[in-house]
Amino acid sequence: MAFDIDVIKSVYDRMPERVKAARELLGRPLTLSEKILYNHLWENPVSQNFKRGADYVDFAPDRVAMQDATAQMALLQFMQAGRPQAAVPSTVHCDHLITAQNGAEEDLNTANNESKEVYDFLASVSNKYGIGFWKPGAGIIHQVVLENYAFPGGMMIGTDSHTVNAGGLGMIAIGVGGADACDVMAGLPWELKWPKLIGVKLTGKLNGWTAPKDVILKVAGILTVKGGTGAIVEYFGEGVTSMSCTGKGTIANMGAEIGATTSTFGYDDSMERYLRSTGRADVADLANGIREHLTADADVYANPEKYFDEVIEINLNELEPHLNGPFTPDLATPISKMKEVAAANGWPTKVEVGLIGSCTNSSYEDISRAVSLAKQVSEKNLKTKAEFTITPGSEQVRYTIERDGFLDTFDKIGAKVFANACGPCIGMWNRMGAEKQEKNTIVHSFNRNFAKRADGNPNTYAFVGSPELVTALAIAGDLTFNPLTDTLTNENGEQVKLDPPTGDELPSNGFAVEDAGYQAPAEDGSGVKVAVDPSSKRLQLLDPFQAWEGTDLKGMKLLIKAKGKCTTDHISMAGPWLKFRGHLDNISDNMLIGAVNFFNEKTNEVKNQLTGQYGAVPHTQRAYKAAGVGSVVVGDENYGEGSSREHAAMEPRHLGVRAVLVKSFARIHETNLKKQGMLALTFADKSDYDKIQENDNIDIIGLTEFAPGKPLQMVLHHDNGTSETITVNHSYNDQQIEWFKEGGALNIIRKSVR
Ligand code: MIC
Ligand code: SF4
Repeated sequence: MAFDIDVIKSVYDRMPERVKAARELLGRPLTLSEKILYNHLWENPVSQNFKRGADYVDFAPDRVAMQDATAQMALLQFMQAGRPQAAVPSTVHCDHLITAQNGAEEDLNTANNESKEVYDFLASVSNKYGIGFWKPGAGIIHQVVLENYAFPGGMMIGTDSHTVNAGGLGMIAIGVGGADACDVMAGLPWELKWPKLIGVKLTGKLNGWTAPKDVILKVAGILTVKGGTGAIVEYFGEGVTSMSCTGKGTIANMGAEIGATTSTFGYDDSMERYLRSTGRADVADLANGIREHLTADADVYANPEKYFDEVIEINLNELEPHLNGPFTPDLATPISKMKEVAAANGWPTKVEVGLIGSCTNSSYEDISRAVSLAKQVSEKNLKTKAEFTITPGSEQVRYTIERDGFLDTFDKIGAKVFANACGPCIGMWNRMGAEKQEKNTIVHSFNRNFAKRADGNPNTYAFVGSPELVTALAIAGDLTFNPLTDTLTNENGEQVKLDPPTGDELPSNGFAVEDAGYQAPAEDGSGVKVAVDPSSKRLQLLDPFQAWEGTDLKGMKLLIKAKGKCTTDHISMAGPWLKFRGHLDNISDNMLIGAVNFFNEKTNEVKNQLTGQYGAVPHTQRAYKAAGVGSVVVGDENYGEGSSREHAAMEPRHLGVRAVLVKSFARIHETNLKKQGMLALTFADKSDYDKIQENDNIDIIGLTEFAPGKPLQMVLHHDNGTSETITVNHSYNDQQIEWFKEGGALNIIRKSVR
């Protein structure tokens, strides 16, 4: 039986009536996204036709998922909410803190020792508050959720940007910061701006070398890293129904890379098959009972331009395998063009390592298709040129692929199997020689490839591709190898071609697992003690942030004007810093160390205006804090792209930054800043970015009349004695203004507990 089947049943019981009411209210057929959103409104009956991209709306998500690197902060906040239990079914997954180095078993043991304090903390908080706990080694949050918790038509939030993976099973699943998760677990509504809708119609059918990954790599190329901001992407068409459920998961997962709020798919046979094969026939039966409500109304997919804000059509018959990168996931190159493009850009073409797996591409189908290529190495007397690694997404998949002999086949090509965890995808990869910072190329089936992300080396060129293509390129050892047309020279000196990959959507003998790694919480957790050692380097209880002083902010210093891409990896790096995710003061030492200073083009070197000296960003900011001087961070487009980690907002807050002013924000990061009581502002005129000078003293005027839709003024006092006033916009609603005034959303929850 599925977990929390009662919750699923109640969602389905109320769905027909609420969908009908919404359809009548809007007076037109509904998309799937709208059906799910209207069925999860906090207030019912439905009374308002919400304006896309404008109205803030309260929702009641069905569940919450958290991974260990973000759960620490989410739960430290939740512990202050005074609730005996989480208000909705919630889970914690230990996946981000395991370093990949010597192979699964040894690496897992090391993590269990190194992170014992954090695991014990997460396990005891989970036990106390009725939260399901998935132990280290159980798998990556999004695979475990897909296998156990996701259900068509449901709504969940998760403290990880790739929570959207569950869209593959027809959910509206959205990545958030820990403070949002804390609200929902505390029984409060969850707020989201009513999203815009992008429709993607897939015609034709995947074939040969092309995989679901190529769909999203292509979409990322079309929409770019910010094209999906504020939108739900709904996929439909014959190309969708002929694709596996886990393939849909891959597409939904990487929707995070275009900034989409989430992506989703209508319920179909592939989802039913997946539910049944993962032990959830009960969910499949329930879903079959309301099938018509779990997809869009017929006219929507027949005439999509009438219902979506934007429609994209991709013909899968013509889609080529793609490689996206380096350094950004939207730089899409079809494999047939790689030779030319790599030469023109000077990208190193020798592939050093191929890495498959991760939360987005480690399904049974993915691995079986990759194995069909690995088998050809011995059959065709080839030799694998690059190193090759596999990170399975869950123990259930790992156990099953071992049983079915796949791991043996990989072993024969010299592959290393890492623990069921994030590992190399998030810099938890002790790659030999990375410290030499040599220019080199890797290919992987993960989803992000920002600078330094995998191995900490800024000169590693990482390209994202399907597991099939990654395997082929690892065999060839060459980025420009096009398996559709090119041949390889085998050990006998003959020219051989790789046959296109083949595989099984689901294991024909069913999934199996001995210990999935789940630990249920205590029925009554009131007696469970949660201890945090005050001298701990890894965990620190949170002190409330100070409330707003009630005046305009004057005499602040410019901390940094960041140039170009500034993702959450640049603001709060992962990898070696993940160990401090539960200790705000310690992790603040990584604040903005990856951001490029506009004035000297260097990272982690900014001017301290009090002394005139250049120094590290966190160090400089600590000096401003000690002197009681506020500061401002300035950024470019899509600032805060990538992760949901709220540390990227809490660190500046903790160290005394007062405002972040940028050309545009990524959705989750903007909300995280607001939640923590920061000012998240945008240039009314983007070219005003050029007016910000290194020695500026800055005032923000208009805060005493801070109101929705009313811009603020910023006065830039330049060091030549002149000053300029620029207009800055914000998107705060009344409630969010309260968060700012109180010093953060948590202070409001704290007050209501007292
Ligand atoms: C990522 O893929 O960047 C992460 C690591 O999973 C993050 C979460 C985190 O920073 O802890 C994400 O995607 O939200
Ligand atoms: Fe983990 Fe990478 Fe997936 Fe993030 S994207 S959850 S780091 S596997």
